[in-house]
Amino acid sequence: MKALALYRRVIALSMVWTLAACGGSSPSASGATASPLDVQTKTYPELVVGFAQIGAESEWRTANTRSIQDTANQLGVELDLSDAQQQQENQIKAIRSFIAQGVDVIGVSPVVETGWDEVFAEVKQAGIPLILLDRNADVPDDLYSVRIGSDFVEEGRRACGEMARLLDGQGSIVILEGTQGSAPMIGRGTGFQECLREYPGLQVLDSQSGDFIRARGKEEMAALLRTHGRSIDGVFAQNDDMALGAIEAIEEYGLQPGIDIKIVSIDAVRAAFEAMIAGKLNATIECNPLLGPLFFETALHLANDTPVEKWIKPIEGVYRQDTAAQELPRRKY
Ligand code: GYE
Repeated sequence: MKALALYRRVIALSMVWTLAACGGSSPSASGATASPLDVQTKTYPELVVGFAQIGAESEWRTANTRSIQDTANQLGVELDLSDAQQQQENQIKAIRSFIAQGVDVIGVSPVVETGWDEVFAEVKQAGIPLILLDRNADVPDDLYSVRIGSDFVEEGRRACGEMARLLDGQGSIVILEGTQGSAPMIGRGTGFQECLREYPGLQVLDSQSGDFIRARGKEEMAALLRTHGRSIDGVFAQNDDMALGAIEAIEEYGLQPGIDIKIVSIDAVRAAFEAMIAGKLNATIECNPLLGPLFFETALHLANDTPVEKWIKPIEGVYRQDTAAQELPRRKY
């Protein structure tokens, strides 16, 4: 029995380390050897994981879903992936069905921050580890095991820093916000506003929600142009898709995006690099969607009762027009 457990443990750890080496940052490396060898351990092919995805609103989200599915296939993990089509109630239903199935680990990217206490308490009661992947939820710390995802406040600060540089600290900005009540919308807005206080010459003229969707970004930007016209100097789009929509609206209005109106967005998807090369987008702040390897590595640790850090953050950069052509071939999403 002991020999079998030891063998399984070695297989599990060698796979984990391979992933960590490819994926960059790793959860608590010290935790990897923490549990005693005679404890019942699981390997990837034995894991059953349920993941409650938000939907397919953006290129970021599609890349995120692909990363989760591809990693599950590579590792041989049984994955039950549900698509909530942007509805919190669908995510809650999916989580309840994962509990009923008795999966080993549950993952969710909460579409909005609030309203999770009850269902997360049910997951805890069932003794199933819960991973918040990408977006966070506004719940007490004991209601989930770990969050893997970006620092949205820092992304907002970086976006503001880029805007201040592009406008030389002087000008009027409009904001295209993501899904109302979602963690990235709240965090990016907070970070942007916080950093704006250092630039008294910059004002926010108006904000509208484009739901992280390209067509909505275009619609809202067209409406903002009808209202504020040429007094808009800069657009902060809370994701690339909305910035790409805004670019179309600005062109249709007869102005040159990237020149007459500076544009900064977040995600760093390939289409944003193409827009920077074309001179239409000025900068994008990276938010890494390729979280599949970190997600399953962490799931395996949790299924084996190995401690992990409470918040695992991917390493991310800022990209501008001057390096976009050189970077594009290296982009993986
Ligand atoms: O920036 C946006 C997506 O939650 C970080 O959701 C994610 C955001 C991402 O739809 O494009």
